[in-house]
Amino acid sequence: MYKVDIGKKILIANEEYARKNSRFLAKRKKLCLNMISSPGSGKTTILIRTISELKDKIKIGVIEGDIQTDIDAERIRAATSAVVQINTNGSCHLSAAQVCGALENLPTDDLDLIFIENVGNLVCPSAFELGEAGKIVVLSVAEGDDKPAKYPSIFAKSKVLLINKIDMLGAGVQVDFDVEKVKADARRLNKDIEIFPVSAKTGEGMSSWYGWLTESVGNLRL
Ligand SMILES: Nc1nc2c(ncn2[C@@H]2O[C@H](COP(=O)(O)OP(=O)(O)OP(=O)(O)O)[C@@H](O)[C@H]2O)c(=O)[nH]1
Ligand SMILES: [Mg+2]
Repeated sequence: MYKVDIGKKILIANEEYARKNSRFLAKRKKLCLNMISSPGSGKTTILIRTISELKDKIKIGVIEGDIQTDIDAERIRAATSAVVQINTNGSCHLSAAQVCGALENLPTDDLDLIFIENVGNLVCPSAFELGEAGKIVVLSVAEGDDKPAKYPSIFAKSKVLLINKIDMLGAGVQVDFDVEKVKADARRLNKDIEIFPVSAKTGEGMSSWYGWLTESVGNLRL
């Protein structure tokens, strides 16, 4: 009996669009990074601070993915007008076809770097390639230090781990989060992963992240 594997077909169709996006970006020498995390770990806050701090060095655009609303796109607009919102209307991840449409609506030629803020979810977005050069996973200290062990796929596939909200460690706040354990667990899954503990709120640790970004954009310009 012929069995149709719908899940596999969806992934194959997605990969075709991902390759198209990747070719589009490579041809124009634009760096594209896909930011993935649980809801509320701080993706939009990190992006706003990063865009503002690097505005004289790197022109950054954003593709915002959310199930509903343009709240995040409006927040990003305070830092850059180069932002496009996608609403997935229930889907837990962005698809490469959606990103393909969004890329056509960004002033791509004027940008050096395009961030995709994926739908808040640590699981589904890791299975859907979007044509990006790399994934950035964000884990905030309020989520617990067991996340690399429990959700290994995204930590194994990411180029960078941002451990966010480190301002919540100490300072009288009761948070059980062992930064060294998270680093060791993430590196067990992915020996090459770059790890930056940061606070998007206070700016602590962000300069190392900016250094990594600036170098990555510079490598593409060569
Ligand atoms: N204390 C502290 N709070 C932060 C930090 N970064 C973000 N927040 C707060 O965390 C909340 C969620 O931040 P967002 O940037 O909206 O998180 P997000 O990952 O974009 O959320 P979704 O798009 O809904 O998945 C907000 O109230 C932020 O002010 C940080 O470094 N420290
Ligand atoms: Mg957000």
